[in-house]
Amino acid sequence: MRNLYILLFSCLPILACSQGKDNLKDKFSDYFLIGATINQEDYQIIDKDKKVLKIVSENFNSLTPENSMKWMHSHPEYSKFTFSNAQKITDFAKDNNMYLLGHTLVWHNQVPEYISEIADKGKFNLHLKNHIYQLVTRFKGKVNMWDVVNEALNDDGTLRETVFLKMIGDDYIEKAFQFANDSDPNVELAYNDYNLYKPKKRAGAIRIINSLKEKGIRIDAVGVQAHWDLHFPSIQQIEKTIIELAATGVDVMITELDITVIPNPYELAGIAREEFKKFEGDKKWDPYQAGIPDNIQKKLTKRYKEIFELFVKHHDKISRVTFWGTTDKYTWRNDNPIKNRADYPLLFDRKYNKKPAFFELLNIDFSKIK
Ligand code: 9MR
Repeated sequence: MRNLYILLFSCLPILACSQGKDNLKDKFSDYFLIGATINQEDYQIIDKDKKVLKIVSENFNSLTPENSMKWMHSHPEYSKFTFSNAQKITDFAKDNNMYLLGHTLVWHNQVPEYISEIADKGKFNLHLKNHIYQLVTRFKGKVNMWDVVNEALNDDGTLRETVFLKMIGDDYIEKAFQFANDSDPNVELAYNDYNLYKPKKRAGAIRIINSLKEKGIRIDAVGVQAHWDLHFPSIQQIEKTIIELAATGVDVMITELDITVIPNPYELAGIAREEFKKFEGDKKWDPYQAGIPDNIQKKLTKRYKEIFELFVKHHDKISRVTFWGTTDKYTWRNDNPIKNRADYPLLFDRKYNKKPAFFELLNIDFSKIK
């Protein structure tokens, strides 16, 4: 399946494959799909920013809607579905021959409030089933893979306490995959999470995959989100993660890659989300408003090179690498959890220019990778 997709989505048009590699999708076309996201929040890229769309169509052959298919946007009220932004992204993917992700069906975040007001368990179960059915059938033949369940695990590998766990029980993940499969037996189905380099959390993900398989419920891929920084996780940790997840027999996808270069306020563990407000404008947490220093740019470039060399080394296990965003201008990192910071996690800068890391990736010498 994986090779077929790589062939289908990367080698069209054939001309692009045979000519110079001045863009990401052609550079990595023998190895994996290269993806980006398109957002709809705040800046409404899909409608307003043609420059970003050009970068996306030139460099990427896979697309993830960063927000538009999430529950709060696609199903904001009990009986109301809104698909206009998701549809625009879907059309863009089709026009540009891209592999399209459905992100995401079941996630505790970005859900409308009415969900927690459904008191009856049977009704909740039916509502979840209908949510999945409506989204999957609406985009049948257009979405190639659904992130069926997103971030169900705590870092210690136990199941996160969510409204889904509370209302449906331990088997809510199985149910979600079963509902998705029943809605479209041909679309690929994935489990997606972050921090899978942490052994306990990874073991939890492996448990989920194996348990679905044992019960005969289809799962095709596991998504490694990859919101990393300049030092963590180490290349060895990433490699172990890829190898162990691939050993379950499903495809490994790198689904949300970005490398933050500014301090991580999550170190302030335990503080409430609203309290991050008091750090806005504090240089300690936002040191590079004036621009990324050369030494940090160099570290970022080196980090991306090492990471991609590792991905190429394990390309037999990895079918897609998706960046979470396109340019530094729009990255979620600028506003999470402290607003209006200047982060530089991607390959295109705030003025849409290609960064040194972009060229470093184009220059990777595949013959040297063992
Ligand atoms: O990038 C997304 C951002 O625009 C939203 O505000 C945010 C809400 O939580 O979600 C971001 O995307 C997340 C993704 O859907 C799941 N993994 C973590 C991503 C970054 O938070």
